[in-house]
Amino acid sequence: MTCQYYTTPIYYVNAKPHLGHAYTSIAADVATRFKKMEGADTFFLTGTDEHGDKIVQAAEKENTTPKAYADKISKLFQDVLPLLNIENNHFIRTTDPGHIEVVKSVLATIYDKGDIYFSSYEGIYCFGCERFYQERELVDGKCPDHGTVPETIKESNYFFKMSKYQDWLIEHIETHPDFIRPEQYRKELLSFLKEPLEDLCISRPKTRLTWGITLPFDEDYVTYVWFDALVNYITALGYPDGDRFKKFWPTTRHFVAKDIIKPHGIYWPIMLKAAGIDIYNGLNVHGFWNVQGSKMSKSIGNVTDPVEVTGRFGVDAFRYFLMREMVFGLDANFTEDVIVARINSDLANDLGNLFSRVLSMNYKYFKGSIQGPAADSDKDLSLEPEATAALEAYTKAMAECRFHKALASVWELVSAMNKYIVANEPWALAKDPARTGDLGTVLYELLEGIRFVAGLIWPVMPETSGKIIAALGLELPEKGFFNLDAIRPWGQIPRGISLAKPQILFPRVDVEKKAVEPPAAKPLKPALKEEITIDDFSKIDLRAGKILSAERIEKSDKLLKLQVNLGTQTRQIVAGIGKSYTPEDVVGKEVIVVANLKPVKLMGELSEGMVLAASVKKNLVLSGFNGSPKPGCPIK
Ligand code: ME8
Repeated sequence: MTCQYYTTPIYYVNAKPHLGHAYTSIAADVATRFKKMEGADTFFLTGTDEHGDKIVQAAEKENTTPKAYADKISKLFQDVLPLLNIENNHFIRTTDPGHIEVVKSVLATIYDKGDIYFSSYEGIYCFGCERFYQERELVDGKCPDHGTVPETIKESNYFFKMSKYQDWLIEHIETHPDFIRPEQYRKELLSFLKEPLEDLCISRPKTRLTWGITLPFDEDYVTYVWFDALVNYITALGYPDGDRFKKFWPTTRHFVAKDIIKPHGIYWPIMLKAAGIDIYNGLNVHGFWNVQGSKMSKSIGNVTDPVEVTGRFGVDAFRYFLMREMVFGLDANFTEDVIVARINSDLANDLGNLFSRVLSMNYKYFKGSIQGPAADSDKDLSLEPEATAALEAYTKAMAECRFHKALASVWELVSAMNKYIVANEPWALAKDPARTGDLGTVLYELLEGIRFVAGLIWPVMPETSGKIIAALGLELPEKGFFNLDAIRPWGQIPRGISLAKPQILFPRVDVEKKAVEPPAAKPLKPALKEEITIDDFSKIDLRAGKILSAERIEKSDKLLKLQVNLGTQTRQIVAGIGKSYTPEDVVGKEVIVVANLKPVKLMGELSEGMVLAASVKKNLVLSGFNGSPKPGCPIK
């Protein structure tokens, strides 16, 4: 059985997950699922990178310790995975004790070999990147990532002899064309390697930074965060002796974006070589998502929250959009218009309409019963050649991580089927009793084509794939998907069974409806309720409350269970705000509580009151205060 190990970068825990993190993780998830369809044994790793200056600074801003801060943000990264339907095998944290041990042992091996030396160094250092720069790497004298002028610092540190391995690395990249894909990034790295490599400073004195892994050979220093982080990829497999390591390590492909090809394409292979560990198989490098045409940044306010986008458009639509819109390797632009256009045209229109048209016709003409092709059916009516061509093009593109192309191949089949309907006019065949056999053939061919589509979209849209398969009266294998070989044989939908009326796969997104605020001139919607008197109003006991903790209620995507401080008591309130807020979003919020509402049980949980929220289209916005009233104080 073939094996495949895929990893994402381990993300810094200095801010919550955004669109870019979601993209890499979804891409690696899609690639893993595809490998499973090919019958491979897979291992898929993601995690968080928790040491270093960035984390210390972020924790300080929140008046907390680096560990408490890392725990909190790492949990956000873990919680986002099931929401995005990402099925990782393991989640690694660089604060895991097992990881710390492996980093120390790798460092000790390289040190004992003589590839780490102590020296005094003066260089230019970007605190944002946590690394020394060479003059030639700066843009107008500034850090290319942070746009800040690096500071000159002088200190004694440990250095890793990267220069010793430069020729070896160049040769390795030149003789392994697949080592870095796509090609433009391989060229970029080779051209960087034309200049002499400087040795890498791999320590930070504890006088400057303590939040890191202490060097095994000097108590006064911690490990440079990249030297610590990269090792995660072997720790997670149980290096050095674990069976998983032996089985999966030779098959490793790391998914990264272009921002971190140097650590992955230069430091990491050299670290492995120096430590006597086999080099990983390769890197899959993608471009950057910009939002509204600009790099995501807090100051511009365009950092896009994947949970919010998923909440609005659905997880399959979001995954489809990301995989279809970005050409793997190039940058792409995220705007609401582009995602809405993709959903409406590719999903609601092309695929959704095809599915509902075909099942509706089968329902209308044969009461849902599947006729199958007539014995004497015309061979020209077969859709098998188009379906097989799509499967082949899809398989080739997926193997090269060209997700956009793979999906385009599937949509060629969808479009061929839509044209097939127009050309064969089932509605005309239905009017001619002599052609009922042809009608049965046409509808059966279409249902089979839809079965192919459902099988092939599984890595990107697992929920939709399952829905379509079920609607076709087929059973999914226990593992939840079909192997590629199992999709291929034509004619698998059983004849004679009855199919239900189709459901809507993807509702069209009404562009009007996505406005957050209703236009001022329009009348209030929904219409105002009947007038009440002040006496009526005074029956409602409104209080200021503060949310102490929150958690999701299992099996509900809408309900959050809140513990709310009302001054003299803490109330449990079940609130239907789970589609607009995560539990982390609401903890600490001051809210308005209806305190004398009769308690009720919701999904088995007691709810003693209600928090008020504005209903803005499909979103809820929690009520709050312009100030911080004491919990429990009445609201008049
Ligand atoms: O670099 N578009 O962590 P990080 C696409 N901890 N992908 C993006 C993106 C964007 N605009 N922004 C971020 C680190 N990413 C290190 C990694 S690995 C041993 C250590 C994704 O939180 C992309 O995968 O800054 C990028 O490489 C990664 O997040 C950087 O994540």
